[in-house]
Amino acid sequence: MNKLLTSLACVATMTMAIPSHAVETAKLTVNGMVCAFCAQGIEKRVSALPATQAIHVDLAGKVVAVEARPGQTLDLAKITAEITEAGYAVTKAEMVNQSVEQIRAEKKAKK
Ligand SMILES: [Cu+2]
Repeated sequence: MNKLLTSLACVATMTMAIPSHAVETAKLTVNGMVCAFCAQGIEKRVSALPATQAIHVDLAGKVVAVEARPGQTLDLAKITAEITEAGYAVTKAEMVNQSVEQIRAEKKAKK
């Protein structure tokens, strides 16, 4: 019985522990991007933000994914503002637990 309790406690600790290398990525749905220049413009603006580590723009999927530098926090409102100022409409903005690389790979797998 004691053994069982110990292993249960162990599982609980593992599940609740937050990995120190957790990725923080902002995933935004953006309307109005029609060509590679749109994507480039957004990339340039968002890359200029201090917390941006990596960015991925998926024209067809209308997705802009921004990964934070380790230990830094992304400002979702600021990213949204940058994209809006560039002339595009952000219809959805959320934080996801995926790296930009994972989002990129996911998109490839869908093709
Ligand atoms: Cu364009």
